[in-house]
Amino acid sequence: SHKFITIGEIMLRLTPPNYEKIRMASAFEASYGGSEANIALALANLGIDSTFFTAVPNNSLGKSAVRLLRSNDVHCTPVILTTPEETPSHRLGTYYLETGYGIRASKVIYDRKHSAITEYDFSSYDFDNLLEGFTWLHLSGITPALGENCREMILKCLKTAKEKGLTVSFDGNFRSTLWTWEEAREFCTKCLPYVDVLFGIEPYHLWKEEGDHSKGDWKDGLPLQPDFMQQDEVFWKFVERYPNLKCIARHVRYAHNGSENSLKAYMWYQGHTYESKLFTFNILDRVGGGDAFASGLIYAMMKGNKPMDMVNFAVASSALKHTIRGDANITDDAAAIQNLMNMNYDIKR
Ligand code: KDG
Repeated sequence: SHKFITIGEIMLRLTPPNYEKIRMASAFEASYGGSEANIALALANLGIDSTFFTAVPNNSLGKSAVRLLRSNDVHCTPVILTTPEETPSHRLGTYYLETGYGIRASKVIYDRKHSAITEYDFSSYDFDNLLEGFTWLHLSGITPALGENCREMILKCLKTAKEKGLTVSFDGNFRSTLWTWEEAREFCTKCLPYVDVLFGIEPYHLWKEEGDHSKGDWKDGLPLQPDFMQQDEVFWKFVERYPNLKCIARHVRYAHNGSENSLKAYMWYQGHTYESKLFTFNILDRVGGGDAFASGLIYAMMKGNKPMDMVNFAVASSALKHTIRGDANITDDAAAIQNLMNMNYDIKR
């Protein structure tokens, strides 16, 4: 059976209650999030042996973040609780989320510079020992966007994971306020040879040299639609160039109007393309939808599901997350997602 580990930053999230705007708020609700932490938590909820590694300040904030994961059955034994000597700013990364409503978009303000994970010196850390005994490593493009030492750490993890034979999944997770598109493309290209399962990078735009991607056209990217892929030479060159890639998946959200949204996923898996069912729903909190998609796909792959079931489970997992407040997909068990995947919305009693 699988043993999963992921490495990244966990942050304090501060959200005005009741969809208030930040400038109206007189209080903020505290929760914790971070792409990799969200995935560790979701997989632990589904019963997978799941471990999270990070560095947080050894104070009440850092310890609360870790406690949240522990209370959701995530193993946090390797987490480094740093001293003020090791991380002079001694900060837990923080972000503010103004939750959108209907036609009003959500807004994120990061306050995460000099966080413990960015100041901690991982150069002599024993990643070989950290990854020992695990079968699956997940990483995200957010962590390398945080700074040079995080980039080195991520590359070292990727190389070590491959040497040790772990399956590696990677979510591009481009965040334009953390680094430029050019920086992201350069670094993610270095990561690609180590990746088995790829999320959230529009491979076409990542790899294709020509064209001006700085204007944000990467955002819509290549829908990975089966028809399109069959016609698209660049996509086939991309998968030929990285024979290590077994699976490329992405989900696409269509907003019909302000409140009704649809979600669908496309997956390329071992040379074949798959298109998921379409789910339509209203959004309560969309942050972490991509992580719920990734955790759903990782879970279904670990269980050896058929490709169509994999992609449907992943998109159902993401749809479910959009109805749950907070960054992480809190589920009782896999059956909750399975029911949704089979479009069974009935009350259970
Ligand atoms: O994918 C969800 C993440 O964006 C959220 O949890 C916060 O990690 C985060 C980030 O850096 O935006």
